Amino acid sequence: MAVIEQLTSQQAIELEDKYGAHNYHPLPVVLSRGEGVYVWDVEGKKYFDFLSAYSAVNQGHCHPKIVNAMTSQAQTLSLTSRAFYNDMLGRYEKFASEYFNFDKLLPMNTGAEAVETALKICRKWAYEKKGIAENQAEIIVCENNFHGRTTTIISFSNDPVARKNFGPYTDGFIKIAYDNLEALETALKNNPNVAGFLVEPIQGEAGVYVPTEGYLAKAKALCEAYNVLFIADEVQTGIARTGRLLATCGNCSCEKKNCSGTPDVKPDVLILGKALSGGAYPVSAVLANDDIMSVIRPGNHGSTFGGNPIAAAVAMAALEVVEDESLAENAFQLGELFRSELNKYIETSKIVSLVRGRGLLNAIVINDSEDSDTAWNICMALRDNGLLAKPTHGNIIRFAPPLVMTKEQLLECVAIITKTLKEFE
Ligand code: IF1
Repeated sequence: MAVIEQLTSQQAIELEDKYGAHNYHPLPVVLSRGEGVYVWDVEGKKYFDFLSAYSAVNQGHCHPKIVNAMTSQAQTLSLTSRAFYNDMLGRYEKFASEYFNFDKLLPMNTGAEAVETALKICRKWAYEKKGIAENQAEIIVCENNFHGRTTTIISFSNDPVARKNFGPYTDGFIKIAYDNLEALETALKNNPNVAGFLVEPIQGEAGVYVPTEGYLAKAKALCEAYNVLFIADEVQTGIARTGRLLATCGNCSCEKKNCSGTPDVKPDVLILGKALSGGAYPVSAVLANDDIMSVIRPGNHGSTFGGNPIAAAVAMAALEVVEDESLAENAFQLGELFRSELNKYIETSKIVSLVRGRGLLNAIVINDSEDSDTAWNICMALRDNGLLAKPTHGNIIRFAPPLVMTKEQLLECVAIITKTLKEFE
């Protein structure tokens, strides 16, 4: 049995460099422990986590309720496959379907798998319910989208790094400008074969682009008018991240406790992942009502681990934490404070042009060319000052701490961020 010897950061980095595929370019910090809003590196240095594993750790690192649910289930029954029933899946499907106010849930593991699942459901609905001729269904997507990294998903990406040399690509997608209702209506009215519109309520990877007020509601109305499914990818924006239970909840004041279940924009198909498990375990899901989900029949779709007992236990605990600790309300209040405090600094800043976001999904835009390394260097300095964040594209830095952060901790982080930015003025 190999003894897990204590590694230095350099040793850990060298191991990954030698034995791991080079499919990432991480910030040079080697983490070995997480608790709440904090992470520690192997040398024991403590950091505020301002990325939350890209909004998977909304409930904070190693939340005791979630960890206990996972370890307890892991010691009882971890995996049955779907060849047999188990006593956890139905409970979870009921819990989550009612939590998000849908008839049914299809359980998967990663966000990309859930997106692929939603695309398959949309196409099958198009042929069997809308009556589109077989293999003619088209799905509208947005420029600068990020929905994962499978071959079909990168087929409709316009990021050359994600797409080049992975062809041939999957057909059946129409790209339009994000936050552009005219472009959406044009695509809808000129093509009777459109089956669905897949959209991120906020484009996270593109740089935390928040659409114009009312865009999502009007887009949903256009989809209804043309009998097209409105598919919301809330893998990153969901689970209280944007100050609401879902970003498609828009201005609902619901904090889940009194949710009337009628959010501003109720998607026909809802895609969840990441914080659905609080970052403890890969859990994703697609939710829809019976008129849509009924197109899926035995043998159409599935996965070995999809909906396994541990995933079920972890997801129920993670969703209970969101409600019990009022994380949506906390994200809303702290997000307002974060943007207000940063805007005070931006008034006199030479290097930051703006801050944007909803709830605790925010980003700053650095006054520099997209291909400059200023944003990267700022993140390296933030690391030295005890806060971890990473640029999304070129000159944009995303800030997304766990939603369990306190006001005092947030103000401490604002001080670290502004102090660091001033070093680059
Ligand atoms: C990485 C980006 C963020 C997502 C949305 C589906 C998925 C994601 C809206 C797929 C995943 C992750 C992937 C992760 C980094 C992170 C990311 F930078 F890649 F683009 F958050 F913006 N829909 N996003 O954001 O979910 O299959 O990863 O579980 O690839 O390093 P997944």
